[in-house]
Amino acid sequence: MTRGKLILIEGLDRTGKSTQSEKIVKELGDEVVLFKFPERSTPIGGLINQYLTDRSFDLPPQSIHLLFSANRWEVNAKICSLLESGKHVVLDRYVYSGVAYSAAKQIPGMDISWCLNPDKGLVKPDLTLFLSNQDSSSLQDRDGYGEERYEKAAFQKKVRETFFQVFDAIPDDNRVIVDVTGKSIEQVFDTIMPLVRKVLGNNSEDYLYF
Ligand code: DGP
Ligand code: NA
Ligand code: NA
Repeated sequence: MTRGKLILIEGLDRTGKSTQSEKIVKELGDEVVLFKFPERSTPIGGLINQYLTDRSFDLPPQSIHLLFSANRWEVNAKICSLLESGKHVVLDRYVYSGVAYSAAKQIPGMDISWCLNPDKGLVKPDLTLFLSNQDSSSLQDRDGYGEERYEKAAFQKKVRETFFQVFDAIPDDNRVIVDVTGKSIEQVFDTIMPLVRKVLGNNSEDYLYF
């Protein structure tokens, strides 16, 4: 049996990642399983959720970084066994968010290489779609924006810059940057779905790893 493919939807907050991930899964039906990171329902995910939503619950940046990574490792075996069984897996955020959001804090010693280290060995996607918007001022217009810890325009700007530094530092031939500026949900979906179908159709058996 051919292994399933791993598809990652990445991007800044509120670029439509979750909407597009859900649309892909709806389009492809039960040959696909969706995971969202952080996965807040696990024990470690509960701590992450508290950190994001409760300003009085603070952690050193190194500690929360390692928790986000540990959260991906919590789900890794499940993802790998689904891929082995031939199911495709769609991820809403993953390693690139992990490195970019932490490195963007610009804490001495927490450079991109340090941030990537605990994620080394996680299975690497067969396709990464990075949803990118030119202008993050639209962010504030969306319902509920600003409620969580990282949802500040100045920090989002840093994260955006850091994502591109991360892309320079982590070579990946299977990564595509999709400009969603001014595009409707349907326009973005029509851009990415053919890329997804192309990857699902190839029969590579070897896994890639970070
Ligand atoms: P979301 O549930 O997709 O809105 O993500 C919650 C927030 O956490 C969002 O601002 C992005 C950030 N985030 C996601 N993954 C990571 C990670 O691995 N490390 C860090 N530091 N932040 C992350
Ligand atoms: Na968010
Ligand atoms: Na989301």
